[in-house]
Amino acid sequence: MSGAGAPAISIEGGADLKVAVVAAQWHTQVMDGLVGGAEKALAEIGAAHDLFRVPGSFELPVVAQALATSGAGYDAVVALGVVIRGGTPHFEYVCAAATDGLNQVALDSGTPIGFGLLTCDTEEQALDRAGLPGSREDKGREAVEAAVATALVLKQIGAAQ
Ligand code: DLZ
Repeated sequence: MSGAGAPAISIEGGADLKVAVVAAQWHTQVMDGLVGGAEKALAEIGAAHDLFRVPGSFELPVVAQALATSGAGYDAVVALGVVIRGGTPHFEYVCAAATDGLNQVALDSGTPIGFGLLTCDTEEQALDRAGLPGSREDKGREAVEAAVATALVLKQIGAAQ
């Protein structure tokens, strides 16, 4: 997938929302960029937010589920992680488990999950998407904007949990 074609997303009204960010810890430099981009976007939107850390991307769905169903009033959850391909099929299993798990949490809970999981062949590809100085893309920010915009749509149609 290319980043070309990304829309300008409306997040007007997002200041009233409460957002949980759950972030993995593998690949520290990339994760620092993703978390930084997400927190900067949330500060600009003005949304209240809390940050939770899990060991790896495989652990993102179970904590996303706990946050979405916690009763703490989160309007959206943003999941951040990076998985880098190695020489074994492990990459495919971790990516599929995290992706399918996060999608299942969103559908089961009705809470939007911002999908900020990078699945890359190399660390260079991940750094280029991490919102760091010199990166071409900022996937932490994009995941926040998508989650907030989706939460606003759910509120608009009266379907927010
Ligand atoms: C084990 C593993 C490997 C090999 N690579 C990554 C990675 O690139 N990114 C990531 O977020 N996590 C990785 N992990 C850890 C798994 O996600 C998980 O934390 C462990 O298998 C323990 O459940």
